[in-house]
Amino acid sequence: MNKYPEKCCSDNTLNQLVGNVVPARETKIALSPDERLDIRKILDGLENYHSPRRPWHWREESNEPRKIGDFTYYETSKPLEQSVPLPGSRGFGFIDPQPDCVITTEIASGRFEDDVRRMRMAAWHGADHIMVIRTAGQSHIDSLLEGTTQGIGGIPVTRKQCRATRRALDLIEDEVGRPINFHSYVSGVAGPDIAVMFVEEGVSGVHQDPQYNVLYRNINMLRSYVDACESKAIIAYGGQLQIDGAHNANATAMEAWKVMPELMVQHAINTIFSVKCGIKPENIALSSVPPTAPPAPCMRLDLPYAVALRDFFRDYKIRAQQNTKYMESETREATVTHTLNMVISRLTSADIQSTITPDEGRNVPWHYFNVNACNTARQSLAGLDGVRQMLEVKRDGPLGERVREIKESAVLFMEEIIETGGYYSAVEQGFFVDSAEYPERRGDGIARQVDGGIGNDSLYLRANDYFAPVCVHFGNNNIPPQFECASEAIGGDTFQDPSKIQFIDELDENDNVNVRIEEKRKYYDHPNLIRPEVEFLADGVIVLTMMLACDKRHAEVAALAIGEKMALADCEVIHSQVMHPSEGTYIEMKGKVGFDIDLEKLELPEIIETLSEKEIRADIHARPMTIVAATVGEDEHSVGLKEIIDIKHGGIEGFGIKYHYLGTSCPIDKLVDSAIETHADAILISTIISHNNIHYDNMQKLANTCIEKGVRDQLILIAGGTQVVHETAVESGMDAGFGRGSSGIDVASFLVNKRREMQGE
Ligand code: Z97
Repeated sequence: MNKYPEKCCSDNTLNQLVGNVVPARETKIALSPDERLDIRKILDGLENYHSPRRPWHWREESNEPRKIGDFTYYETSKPLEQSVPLPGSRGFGFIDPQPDCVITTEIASGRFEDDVRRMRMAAWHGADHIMVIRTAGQSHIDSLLEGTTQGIGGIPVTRKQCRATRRALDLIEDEVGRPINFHSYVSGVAGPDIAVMFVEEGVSGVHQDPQYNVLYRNINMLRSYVDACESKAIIAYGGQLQIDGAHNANATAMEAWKVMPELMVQHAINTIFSVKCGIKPENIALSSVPPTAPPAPCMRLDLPYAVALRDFFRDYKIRAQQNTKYMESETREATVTHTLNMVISRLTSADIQSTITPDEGRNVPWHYFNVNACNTARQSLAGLDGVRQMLEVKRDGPLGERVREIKESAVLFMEEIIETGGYYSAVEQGFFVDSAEYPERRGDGIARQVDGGIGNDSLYLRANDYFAPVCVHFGNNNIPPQFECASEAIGGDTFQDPSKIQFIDELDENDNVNVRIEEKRKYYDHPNLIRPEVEFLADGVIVLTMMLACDKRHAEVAALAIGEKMALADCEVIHSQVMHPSEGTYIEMKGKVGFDIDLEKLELPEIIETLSEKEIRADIHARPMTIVAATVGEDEHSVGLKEIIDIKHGGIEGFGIKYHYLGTSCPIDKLVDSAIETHADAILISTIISHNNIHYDNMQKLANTCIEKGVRDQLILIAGGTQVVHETAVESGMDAGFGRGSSGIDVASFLVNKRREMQGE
């Protein structure tokens, strides 16, 4: 196949031209971690914003062991400058190892102005590949869409949406300190137009697979493949990463584990076709989806498939994604499957780990699910770091046999396509997405006719003197002799001179971002006004979880009645799970509140900084600490206090703090004397009984006794108990009070901090 007309300018010339017009990174609207991203700043002057061509970016510095905190990692990449570490990192000095593979999150709430905020949250949790899902059926729209109308099940992908998103991502990547790949779809009858727009607007990754058009969107085969040539030539120039569409067969087939040979054939067709169109193998990724999920014995089925893929497609990249087919509304279940998938990803070195998880299963694309799914990936991949130094995929035995079977079937499948007269005939005969396992066929595959489908009869042979004045173009282009390259005829095309790009603003006066901003103006103007949200800014949605002691059918309706009594609007049960047919049902329900909270009117409790476990231990190790502890008054409830001091449940003993436990109902005098005798640093008292404020009286008594004995300024006094409020404890002479929900680390951290403060540090 003829890639470019020979005479046309080389990539280098194009790069130089583009290099001349790329503006410097903007600093005027840099993000601050303390402020929400204001979409109005992103839209301001958008018509003149141009993000440079954005080839795909892999994570950096990933082939070297790296010391992070106390550990050496073998499969990490350059750390982020700003991020939210995993909650469990508290035990390890708040480290945030970034896996070596790219992490994908799929974001498309329907409103791009809300998507960009969610993208920022995801980036802070380790996502560097942001896929924007298109609104239902954009493949069927035969031109570019303009403006920023609201979408359903995704967003309308338009130039304005792309440019605004890229501009926001340019700021977000500066904030987190790692380039972010922005991704969407080059499919449908406007595929090539979209491909051009994506290069112009700085998109770095795309799905492009003509088989998707043919099988799932019923677009004419010939049209799809001709369009794909053009699209792929543009993708090649853009240096974008291309992901194929084979995962769709997995999600569509009735028994997905039976279509493994076919999936390999689909990967092979798009892969070789793409190479022939000029895309470099390292920019071609296979969209790999494990064919099963538990309770199927998934490792036995999915691992050989992943290994077979790696064997066949060594020169290409693997994008691993969870199979949406088996996702129900339970987030826990989806998370377990996702985690098992990641064992396979690590064992077969997936290059990109996708994290769609529960959103697609229950079609509730919410901010925190994106973040949760990124965290599942970050957590699992960090946990599996270096596992291949200890475990090896055992080739002899059942795995090797299965791998060989899958590969052989795939080769036979491909040979049969050739015998049948080629790809088009095979599709006509329903070879693809047949639910039987090859070589069997059930006859329920998706069959398309070569002269059928959308866009049939829309192909025209290029005339002998055909000339397109653009440098990135597939096939014949008769450049007139007076021009050095094709685009010289027009003084440079839009890739060379982005000022030629036609930016069309809103076309629909009722459905556009300006109208939506106006509706939400109060929240944009006053960021102190907060209404809960899960999808759109201040949409009012909250989720309740409840356990109802009845069967599922009643529970679902009872939950709605509960929501009504709580004055929630638009209640909907989003997940229900039988605990026992009659004993109980667990329910998750969403509903809307109709009020705002003014942050400026809230009384905020004092910030108590908690040190990391590591820092506390180091401090205690350097300067040992002793405390005395007891329950006081006539209080025999010692369990809470023991939880705080004993090593067993994360008590302060675990940080190296020595304690003298004086038992229950201990007289205050005895406690203070013991503290003096043992040279203790602190006294911990615990009280559960609180009638007549006896617990605060005891605190007062403790403080006074210490003053009388002249030791108040040498001792840290702490009171704990379910009814203790910090502020009142301090008013009663304590240094701190720890109420319900406090744990050992909170007390240990306070002790270390307070001792530092007392010693003037
Ligand atoms: C994924 N979770 O990440 P429209 N081309 C291909 C596709 O797979 C898709 C489109 C185009 C999935 C993404 C489903 N995939 C979600 C190869 C969509 C979208 O919806 O027909 O406009 O095109 O792979």
